[in-house]
Amino acid sequence: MAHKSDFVVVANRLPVDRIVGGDGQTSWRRSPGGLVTAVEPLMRQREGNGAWVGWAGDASDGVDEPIAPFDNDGLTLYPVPLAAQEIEEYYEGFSNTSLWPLYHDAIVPAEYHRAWWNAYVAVNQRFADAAASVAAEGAFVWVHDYQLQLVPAMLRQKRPDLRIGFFLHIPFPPTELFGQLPWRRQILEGLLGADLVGFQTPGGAANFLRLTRDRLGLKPSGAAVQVDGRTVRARSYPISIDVSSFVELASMPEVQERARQIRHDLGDPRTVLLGIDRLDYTKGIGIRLEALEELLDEDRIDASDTVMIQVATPSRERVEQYRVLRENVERTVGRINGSYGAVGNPAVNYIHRSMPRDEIVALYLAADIMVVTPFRDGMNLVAKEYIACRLDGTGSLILSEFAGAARELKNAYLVNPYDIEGVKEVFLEAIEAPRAEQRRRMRSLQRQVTKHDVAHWAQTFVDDITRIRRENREGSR
Ligand code: ADQ
Repeated sequence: MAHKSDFVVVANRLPVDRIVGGDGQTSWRRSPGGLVTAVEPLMRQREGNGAWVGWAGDASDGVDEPIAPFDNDGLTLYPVPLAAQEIEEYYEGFSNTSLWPLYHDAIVPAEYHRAWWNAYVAVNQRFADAAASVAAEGAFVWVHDYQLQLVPAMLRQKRPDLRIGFFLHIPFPPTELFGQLPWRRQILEGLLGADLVGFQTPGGAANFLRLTRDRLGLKPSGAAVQVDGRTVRARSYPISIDVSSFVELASMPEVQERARQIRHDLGDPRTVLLGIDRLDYTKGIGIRLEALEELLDEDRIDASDTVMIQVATPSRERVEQYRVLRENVERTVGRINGSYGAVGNPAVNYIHRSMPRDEIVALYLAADIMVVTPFRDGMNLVAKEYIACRLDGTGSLILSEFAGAARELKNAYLVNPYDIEGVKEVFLEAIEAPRAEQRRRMRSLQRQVTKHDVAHWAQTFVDDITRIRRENREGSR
């Protein structure tokens, strides 16, 4: 494909999955996930001029057998091939067994292996090379997330003409934790290749700037740090959702009917609690189930009128810690249902699969209380999606203080997921809240989410990087 793009997203995954049918035919299916949900609407507005560089989601026989770029609904997609061993070492290994736990407060211990790091470097270089060949002169290249933290510097070395932005979707850890990483210096230098490094919260940006001082001896000042005669800015850009697409779905009579049907199938209980998460140990699924179980044990709630739905989307199933988590969650669900479920009416309705967006929205409409209890989460879009869908102004959100979203959603029922008694109290408070109190909280949450949707997020990032680049050019004249 000859044409170059002036807006390039570089992310671990393409916004589609490659499916190879029994007949050997290849087709593409939209894949779920926070990043796709966030950036895709913006890319589509670019009418053919946007490009996305990412992995297609399966192993290539050999990395020198790339899939040709192709158009998908107005976006040009550039698949980056990964060999099976690279998936193990770069993706499951360094990204998801070293960086993911480390950046999420080491809820499970992070593991470090030199072979994983070497694969991370090699794959980051491949992504940087692909982006360099796709980007037009002076293009904006937006690199995403923890899998690709070396790409900004690698890309700058090849293409100093580009405006390079980086956004981290997960938390950025404090200096005491980050210091564990044997390759901490290389990661910081990789990120400093960008003109603008974006984080979900001001705390993440502050951690990063402090680390450039502690580990690289630089002199950050305010939200900026000078490196090699350039200014790199680090700020927070709390990500959000495409509010109007959720409002549209939530307004559809068939989705509303489906929500009624769901409640009916549950036996029309007084209170429906809902959790929707990737099945990940950061999300605190176990703690909310245990809180529910203790409330049932103590007779403070009754399974005949209080029912929970837990959707746990399959995730990273080849990583050992995720297999263990699945066993634990499913054992807890089984135990609760064994003790409190009735035939045809389980106390916890557990779903372990991906589902279409309209079904997710029907669940949001069916739920009186959304339960979001991560031990640590970059943002958490599910919390915002729930709020956007509650068109009638009812419904309550229980939200962990350790989700990035808690900084904005102050009128949620905020909770410390490490404190099970606190979680139980908040469950009861939300269950018993008068309608007027629910509405007061929900109105304020809706104002917040509507004002700061994903278009606003992306636009702010792009505007800032354009300004920074201009200032840098003027400064160097
Ligand atoms: P995630 O950890 O994946 O994202 P989250 O922000 O909640 O978490 O996004 C999940 C998305 O997947 C939501 O849009 C949700 O609707 C969708 N989803 C969940 N279960 C599903 C299912 N069974 N079927 C279909 N869709 C499903 C990472 C970070 C977050 C950060 C986002 C965006 O960990 O903290 O908010 O990136 O930056």
